[in-house]
Amino acid sequence: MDNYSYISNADVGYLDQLYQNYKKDPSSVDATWQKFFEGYDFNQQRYGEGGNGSTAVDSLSIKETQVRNLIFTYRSFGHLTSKTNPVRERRNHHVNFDHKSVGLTDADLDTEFDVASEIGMPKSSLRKIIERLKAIYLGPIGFEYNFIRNDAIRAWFFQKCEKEYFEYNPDKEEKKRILTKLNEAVVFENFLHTKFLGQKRFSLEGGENTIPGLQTIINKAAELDVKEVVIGMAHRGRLNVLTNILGKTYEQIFTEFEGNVSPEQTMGDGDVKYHLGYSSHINTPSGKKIYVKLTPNPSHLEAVDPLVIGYTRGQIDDEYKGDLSKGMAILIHGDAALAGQGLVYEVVQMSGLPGYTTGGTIHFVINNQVGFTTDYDDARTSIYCTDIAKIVDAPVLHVNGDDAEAVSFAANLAVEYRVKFGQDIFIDLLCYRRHGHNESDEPKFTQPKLYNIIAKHPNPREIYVKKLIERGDVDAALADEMDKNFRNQLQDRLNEVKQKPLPYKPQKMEEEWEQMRWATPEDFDKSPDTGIKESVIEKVGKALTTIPEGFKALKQIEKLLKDRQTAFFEEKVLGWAEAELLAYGSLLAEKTPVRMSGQDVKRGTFSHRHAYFFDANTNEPFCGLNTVGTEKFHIFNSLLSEFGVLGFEYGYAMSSPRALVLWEAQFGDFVNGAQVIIDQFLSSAESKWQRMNGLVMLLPHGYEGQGPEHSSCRPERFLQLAAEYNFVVADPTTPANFFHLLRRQVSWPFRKPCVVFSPKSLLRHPAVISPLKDFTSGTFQEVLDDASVSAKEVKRVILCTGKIYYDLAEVQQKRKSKDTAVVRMEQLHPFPEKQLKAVLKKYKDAKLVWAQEEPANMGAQSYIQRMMPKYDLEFVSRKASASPATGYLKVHKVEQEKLVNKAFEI
Ligand SMILES: Cc1ncc(C[n+]2csc(CCOP(=O)(O)OP(=O)(O)O)c2C)c(N)n1
Repeated sequence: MDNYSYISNADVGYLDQLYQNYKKDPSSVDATWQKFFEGYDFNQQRYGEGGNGSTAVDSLSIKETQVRNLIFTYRSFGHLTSKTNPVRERRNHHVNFDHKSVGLTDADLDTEFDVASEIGMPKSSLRKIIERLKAIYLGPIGFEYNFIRNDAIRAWFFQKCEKEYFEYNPDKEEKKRILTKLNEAVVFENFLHTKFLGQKRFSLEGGENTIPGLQTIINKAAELDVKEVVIGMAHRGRLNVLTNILGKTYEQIFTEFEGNVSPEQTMGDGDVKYHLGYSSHINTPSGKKIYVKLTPNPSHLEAVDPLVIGYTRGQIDDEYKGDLSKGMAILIHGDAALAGQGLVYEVVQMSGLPGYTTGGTIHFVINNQVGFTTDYDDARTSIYCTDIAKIVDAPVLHVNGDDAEAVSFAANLAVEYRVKFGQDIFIDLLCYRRHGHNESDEPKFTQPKLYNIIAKHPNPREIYVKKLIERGDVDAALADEMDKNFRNQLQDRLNEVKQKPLPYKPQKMEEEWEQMRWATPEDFDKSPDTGIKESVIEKVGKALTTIPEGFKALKQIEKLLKDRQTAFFEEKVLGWAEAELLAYGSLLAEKTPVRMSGQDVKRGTFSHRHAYFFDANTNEPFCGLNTVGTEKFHIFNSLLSEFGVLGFEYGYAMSSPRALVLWEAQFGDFVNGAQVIIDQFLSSAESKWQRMNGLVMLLPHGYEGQGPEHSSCRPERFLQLAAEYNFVVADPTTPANFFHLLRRQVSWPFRKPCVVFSPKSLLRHPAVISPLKDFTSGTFQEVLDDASVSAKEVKRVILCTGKIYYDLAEVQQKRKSKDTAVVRMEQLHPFPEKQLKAVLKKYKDAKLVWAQEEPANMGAQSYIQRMMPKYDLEFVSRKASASPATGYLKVHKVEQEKLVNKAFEI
């Protein structure tokens, strides 16, 4: 960047050639040269043809271009030198803004240049142009947008920065609003600090301008017709956001600080106060109301991001009929987490994908320059913590956290950008952290120098008040009074809470969930009826076997269509894929939204689903299920992510109790890349935050000799987490049972996440079929008894789950074994105790064996031991192993044969 200048060093012959090319076809040269030659032509017109000898005119037009280069330097690199850091000097990024670096001289300082018009000035001297550029680009906002590969967006920013920002002067009302909000933010923190000494609250001090900034975003969004804002954020400043943005009452917050919550009163285990969510309808100055929601979140930084995006998309799809302009997400990040957590990449990468976009997220970074005790130079290689923005050409507004009005400008600009372009944008609020990571940490252990500066640094409210007083916008007495009044108000609330503590109130049910109720243990004693009418089967069958006129199907698809036709209308027996599609189609016919995503789900990893066909000649897609009714089948091939996409779908399901939402892993093995979503949300959200969720996870699982990474979805992990009816874990073995399981998800008057260990080879196994009559009536069956034996003769019961059943049944047939029953547990959790008892009662004196194909330390073995302590069970499994499965097919086969036979012999 030093001596940035191409024109001063350029070869004249080369320039001339380029110019000739430009004359013939302007688009044949790149955009920068187009601008250059436009300017050159402009000067030629203005000063007339100078001819070869007119060096004065040539040199003038070259100088105009050099000034333009200087403008380019400020626009592109000004942010690297802007005064955004409130407490320390910025690092030197070696940008040369000297006019001499572009070939201009001191003598040019008083020459007037037409090119001044490009930054909204009349013809002006170089000196004035530089002054203006400095005010715009080297002030409290570092505008980082000139890297964006879209001319319209850059042109929009030129206008916004060089005209609107330069002239920005909020009116009195606006200044008062900013001050009021900043006052609340600062005094609230200060009050908590003195009243609840040493209690963890992850204070916002140093970054209090977050509060007026967020309020500006919300107000502007409402003004521009956004109806709903969904916010995700971590610990820092959360209490301040809950009260001063979402309107959670101070009494409620103080009650939580006082710790007056009786353990008997709570439902579930609850969570610490700085993780809780909240929502409210907010009135805004434009007179428009907006619904604002803060999702609950775990400690795991950034883990909430995909949920917020999924939730927002769910609201957009369901509540706003797909109108992306109506729902908007705000993600609030810490600088260290933003730079370090790979999940952010996944979420940003989703931002423009058809299945995942929400029309642009506003990312708001509370950049206090430290992560716990780690300095930013140990926390990232990139210059900025926001550099992830570059992968999607998202602009970044780096803003000095001490400058309330600059924050307000950036906040307004971000919303305008999001509404106009429908893309992500980042606000990087450069601030500091007044205390340690939490309020009892000593920050000087690790940052003594910085904390000496911070100790003497006035808070953002003091800075703004001083500025307002100096400008005569407000008088000192009024500012003092504001502080006092708010402090008194807080004290009154605290006194009330101390005298009469508020009763514990569970987190209120989200509005969309009000028609739901909580599950009771009895709900799991029997599944609801989920059969469908024959006419629906016919309708869905037709939709699955008909292609539009003129659609050229591939040969294999023609065969598939024939097979489907036979299955639905001749043999009336369905395989796995047909049963699955029938479940979705029947729900769509009932106007229940169905959404599914995951890697390659449209075709299906195992080439079984074929939810979409593609015209052999045109590639035109066609989805039969979209013709069943008015409700469309929302199925999307996902980006190659598990953590992000599972989080997204969990969030989507959280927004939409009406919908059946599914995520499918490519192979179940890959689910552990999303473990945080499972541990922190799927298994525990209801207990921690009283939030239900009906997400279904399809995890292809089964020992088929495909090696250690394509065999196991790690059932043991889910079963270890299974408790208190937190989620359903099922391993259905018949198409009809899978069908009923899927329909049960949305038929229940409550929601539970559902983990399905789903099949691979069984997708095509000749025995894995169900007659149509099993779909027209009945329920999901938690336990499947053995219909091939007579109970009286049975001396041994092999209990199992999932695919191994078919291996065991084969041996049973081969051995012509009449004294052994193979009983399937189709649901493992909630443990179907009553249903199992009813079956086992028939085999009172039989020996009981649990057989599984997983090693002893994996699969359901430990869980079965935990759930059936009173039963005398013997276990057949592979030996306890470090790796889930052998890498050798031959070894697998030998192991498997031995194992299934042992179940009959042990
Ligand atoms: C995934 C994850 N790893 C580690 C932690 C522990 N932790 C809590 S806060 C924090 C530092 C966060 O720094 P930053 O993102 O800059 O936010 P700040 O606290 O400075 O606001 C760490 C490492 C965590 N909560 N989540």
